Amino acid sequence: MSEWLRDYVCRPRIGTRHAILIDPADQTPDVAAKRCVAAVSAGSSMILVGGSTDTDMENVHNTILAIKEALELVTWASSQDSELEEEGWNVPVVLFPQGAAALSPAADGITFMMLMNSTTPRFLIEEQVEGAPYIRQAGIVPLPMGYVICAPGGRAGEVGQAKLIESGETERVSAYAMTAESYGFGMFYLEAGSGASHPVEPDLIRAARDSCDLTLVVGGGIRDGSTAKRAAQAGADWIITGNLAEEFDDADELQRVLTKFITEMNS
Ligand code: 1GP
Repeated sequence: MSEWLRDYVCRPRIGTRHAILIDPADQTPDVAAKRCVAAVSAGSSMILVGGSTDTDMENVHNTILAIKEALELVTWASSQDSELEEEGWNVPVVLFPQGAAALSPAADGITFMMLMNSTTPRFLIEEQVEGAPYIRQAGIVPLPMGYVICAPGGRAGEVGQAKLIESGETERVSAYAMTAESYGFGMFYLEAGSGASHPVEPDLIRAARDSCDLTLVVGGGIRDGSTAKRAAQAGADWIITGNLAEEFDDADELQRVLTKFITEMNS
């Protein structure tokens, strides 16, 4: 699993991929599972599970179990039906945790991250040290990632006590990208905060892209395909959306919206 997952997430591809972020504090496991099936049907390539507040071992684990069960059912159904592509359903479920207290052994992997512009040792190294033995024992594949929060930052910025990257701070973001690469991380995530009033600026994404060869992930405040396209053109390998899916309770409608989003992102 570990080689497959690292290759799947980090090997450069043509085009930008979409991942849906599920916050277990905002939806029941059943609703989360339906949204994930709709997202994967629309072409999403990864499912991240996590949130900045109110996630714990129980809601994270129950959510991941429900998602995996739903995806396994669809995979099985597709293997019985020659019209459906089985391969497309093989989408990893990866923890995107707020800390060591919100993990699940059912996850395929974990973004094992350093909140690089945090001002507290808690998110720079302490949560990681606390969680590492559990992650190792549970066999969850760590995906080493530098995580940097840009303005406006939202709850993630507040909880993480981040010294935000402000508009136009391209040299600073470059230095973080170089630092992440020097640490040997495979991924670099530029976060504007969930529900951000504006997403990470293309100039900041471009500065990170030009400063490292890491898999570049961008999220926060991205609500439509044209915004995703600007981030993709600036160099993002992955676009993450969370709130967007939470606006839809109807799975068919969500699938239509995400299909349009993903098509436009790579148009
Ligand atoms: C959070 O960037 C993600 O880490 C998602 O943000 O909820 O605004 O899509 P949104």
